[in-house]
Amino acid sequence: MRIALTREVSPAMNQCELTHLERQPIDIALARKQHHAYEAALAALGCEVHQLPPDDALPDSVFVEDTALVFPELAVITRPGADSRKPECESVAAALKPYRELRFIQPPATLDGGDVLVLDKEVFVGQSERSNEAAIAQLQEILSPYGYRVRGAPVSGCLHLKSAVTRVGERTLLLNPAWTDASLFEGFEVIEVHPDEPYAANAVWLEEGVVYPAAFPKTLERLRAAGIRVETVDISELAKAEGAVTCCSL
Ligand code: CIR
Repeated sequence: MRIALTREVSPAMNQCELTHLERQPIDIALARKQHHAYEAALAALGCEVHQLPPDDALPDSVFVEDTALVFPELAVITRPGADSRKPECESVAAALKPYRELRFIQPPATLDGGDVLVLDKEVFVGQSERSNEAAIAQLQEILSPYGYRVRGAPVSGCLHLKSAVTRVGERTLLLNPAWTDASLFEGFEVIEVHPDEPYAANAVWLEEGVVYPAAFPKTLERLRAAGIRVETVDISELAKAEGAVTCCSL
């Protein structure tokens, strides 16, 4: 059984971090409803969903992906680049402890899980405003005994590496060529996002199919044409906080 760890939307989400978007009011009740539908989509693709309770003091805490990396052998607790998000790690570490040996990213390294794309034994780390070279070095040290190779991946124009590229199949990636470089990912077929939908490269891949935002119909068509099963979700309120689908689960 695959377990997905999520966290209920914080009542304080209107105070979230924003980098590339203008602030717009977030309807918390609607955000929660959308988040529950997202959890149902994960369940439809075979996950058992474990939800952590909301935290009134942590506006971005629904975006659990940024706080940890979970590998079959261990979990790495990150040190998010935004100071307001660093306290999110404590409760996620406690939730992961029963399942994995834990390792911790240490200062001066900063790392957001949204910057980490794991492709089997290759681990790509977005060189973004949130994740630094010290984090790449620490991850390499933690993961190399297990046979992983860790590499930096340039990103520009977006928040995280996984805003620019995610996996959607065994050998297939979904990618925005304006934000990262497809030639980094040797051996993978690339589906490009439709040029009208720059934010469309983020999907949760679960082998049986992907969880994907309904907001990108033109790219969705490309996924379906490639034979990929797609469970669509409306995440309009979460998107106002600069969140996408991978960020809402571990
Ligand atoms: C932030 O700026 O940290 C949040 N408002 C959004 C984080 C989204 N996380 C992700 O894409 N992995």
